[in-house]
Amino acid sequence: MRALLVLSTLLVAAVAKDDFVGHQVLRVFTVDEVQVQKVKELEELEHLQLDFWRGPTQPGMPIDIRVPFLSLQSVKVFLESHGIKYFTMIEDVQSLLDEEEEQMFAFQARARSTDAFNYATYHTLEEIYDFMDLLVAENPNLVSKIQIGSSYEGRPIYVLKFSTGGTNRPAFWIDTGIHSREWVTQASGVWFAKKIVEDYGKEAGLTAFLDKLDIFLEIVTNPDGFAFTHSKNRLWRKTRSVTPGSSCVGVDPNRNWDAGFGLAGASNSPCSETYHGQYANSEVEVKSIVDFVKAHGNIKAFVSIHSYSQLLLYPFGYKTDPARDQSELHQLAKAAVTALSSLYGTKYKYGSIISTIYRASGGTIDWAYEQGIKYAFTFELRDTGFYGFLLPASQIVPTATETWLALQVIMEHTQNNLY
Ligand code: 0X9
Ligand code: ZN
Repeated sequence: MRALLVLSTLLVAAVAKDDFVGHQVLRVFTVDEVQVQKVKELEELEHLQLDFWRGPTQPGMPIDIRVPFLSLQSVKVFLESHGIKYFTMIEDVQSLLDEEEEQMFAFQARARSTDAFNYATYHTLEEIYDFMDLLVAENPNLVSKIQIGSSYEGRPIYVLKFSTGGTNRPAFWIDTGIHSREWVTQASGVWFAKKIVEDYGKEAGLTAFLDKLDIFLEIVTNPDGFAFTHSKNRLWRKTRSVTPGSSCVGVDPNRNWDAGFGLAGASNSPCSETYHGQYANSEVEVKSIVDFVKAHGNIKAFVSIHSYSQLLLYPFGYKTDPARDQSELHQLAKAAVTALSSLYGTKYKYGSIISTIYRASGGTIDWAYEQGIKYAFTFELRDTGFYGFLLPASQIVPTATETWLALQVIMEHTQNNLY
């Protein structure tokens, strides 16, 4: 009887979602390098199970840390004892998750067309995959679905292709959701897909664009991680691959590319959220894109979409050297964020990854740029930390709509400057 009870308790724990009751997100402000180092010491203390939503960089740049209930006291005492200022950004992570889930389940009806699809709520992997099939079925002359690989756990990895004909036309790549918990990005990807089919033939800019170039859109770039954010841990970021000799799962797919791979700006530890993996392209989710992009050979722009922080960034992340096209990329980023802000006044910062956020090696767009794809950008969408990764669904459509304005600027520039 006792054994049965223990077994069933274990079983429930294995199936139930991780809960975040009493977890807080603290926003930490450092004033000098000594304090930054102190926060880095915290990062090393694995037993505290801290999740850095925004890591320590330079003094003055806010650091956001999700702290489990049981670590709260030690973390607060540590910060206070070193005179480091902080405030509680999210009081109780679980209550935001409960609201999000309630919102999602209020709209359960399965859409029979992309017009009936609810763009203003978050969706599961299955719902997004169904959406892609509907979109292809409704627009067979414009949209097709390509399977570029299978994830570590065997899920298909799909890219939508928007094309009005031609052979191997110059192309514009967009990916969303490489970090699975950044839910506003996959949701924006879905919205972009619908926007493209709606505007083609109606809106002059997009129509002219698609008459010359193709668009590739990978909405769920990390399908295993995304499925896991729904089934088990809403805050899962990495892939779900197993590292031999470690009990920790997953590689950071934005540290796994062959651009400064393994240099400073990534972690050697499989338990870290920025673990780079055993070797470049070890993650099939990364390798599938690498193979696809190389085989295509005519991709002119590469935009990789993350959240959060409201940034538009260009290479490099792994070194301080300016990109050869830095001034053009900088001007273009400026024009793009200006367009983005014009709708709701959302403010974006822009610049190279390393100068704007932090050193990050093995990143997507550094690889794309080093492949010769000049227009390589990465977005960090809303917000600046009020909700962080848990952006309310009511902000999906506004976020996607404003982001589309920035994308249009980059698209038009690419179209006018084909190389
Ligand atoms: O650390 C990262 O991978 C990015 N921030 S996130 O919160 N989305 O994880 C920043 C790295 C810069 N590179 C790209 N955004 N591609
Ligand atoms: Zn990310």
